[in-house]
Amino acid sequence: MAALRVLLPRARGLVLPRLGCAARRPFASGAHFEYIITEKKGKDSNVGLIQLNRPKALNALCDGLLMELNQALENFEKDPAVKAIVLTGGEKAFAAGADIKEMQNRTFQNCYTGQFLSNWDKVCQVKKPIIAAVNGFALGGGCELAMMCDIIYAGEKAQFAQPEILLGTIPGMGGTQRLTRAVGKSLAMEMVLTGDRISAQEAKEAGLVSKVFPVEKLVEEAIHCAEKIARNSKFITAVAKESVNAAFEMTLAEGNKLEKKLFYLTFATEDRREGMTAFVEKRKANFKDQ
Ligand code: CO8
Repeated sequence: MAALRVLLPRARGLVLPRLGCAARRPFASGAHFEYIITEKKGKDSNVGLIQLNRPKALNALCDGLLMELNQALENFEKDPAVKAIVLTGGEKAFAAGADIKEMQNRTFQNCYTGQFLSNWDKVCQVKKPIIAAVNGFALGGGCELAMMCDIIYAGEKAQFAQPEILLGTIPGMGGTQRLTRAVGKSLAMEMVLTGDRISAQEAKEAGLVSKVFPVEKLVEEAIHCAEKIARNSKFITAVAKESVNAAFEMTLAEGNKLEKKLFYLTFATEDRREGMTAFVEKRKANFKDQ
């Protein structure tokens, strides 16, 4: 892929990961990302694509990769031209989990006091929609990372699992929680207690992924979906995303109450007026994100 590598203008002075990936280098000002590739895609270049790119370790999620991923998300979140984001990996692996070699010698004390994993949930804080395009392995933290995204598309050969039990540990970034909400207790429990993998098709049947595509079509289809989202009002899209996500945090009554308030809120926007006026005037809406 002829990728446009994005600079890290704000990375000067970042602290090196203490248990870093193979090459422990700071993000010197002007340096390229080392573990990810980013570019803008789509006809209007309004889709931010982030590709995890640590193929020798099957995109194992080392500290350095996560710092770069967070930086890339922040860059796309701030970029007004970008309206949706696609997160993908390689054909063999989306991500084979947290970096086991980095974790191997950790202790309870340094996990606890060092706030291990405390910066892992940046994906959940992004207001723009994120589509995970999963080819190959999405294991452990890789499956958890995909589940932090808003939509999961899978390639036909994708495999999902929470194999932490085989390493003598358990999922640490939502695997027991988001997976259970996505696929129900029985399958989640089976996956978490056995470490068994499920195929893309099984993941679709269970509701973990929304669509399955041929491997080589996956990213293109994810970008296509992101472009469709990008045609709508950016502001209203963020409100809709917030409302759906509230379903994971609230009771039905609380969620419905929030939804109603957010629905009312859309009537304070120009885009709501434009959308309905365009329908009445039988023309395409021209949203201004206001
Ligand atoms: N960490 C570090 N290195 C890895 C990882 C990993 N998770 N997975 C693969 N690698 C490395 C291998 O060590 C190997 O490197 P090397 O050539 O230097 O030995 C290279 O990637 C290729 O791997 P394999 O030779 O094993 O490739 P195979 O095709 O034979 O097997 C598998 C592929 C099945 C994916 C196998 O590599 C595997 O089982 N990997 C581990 C999967 C796993 O257990 N993942 C869960 C990790 S624990 C976790 O994610 C906890 C999450 C806690 C929260 C994290 C926040 C999101």
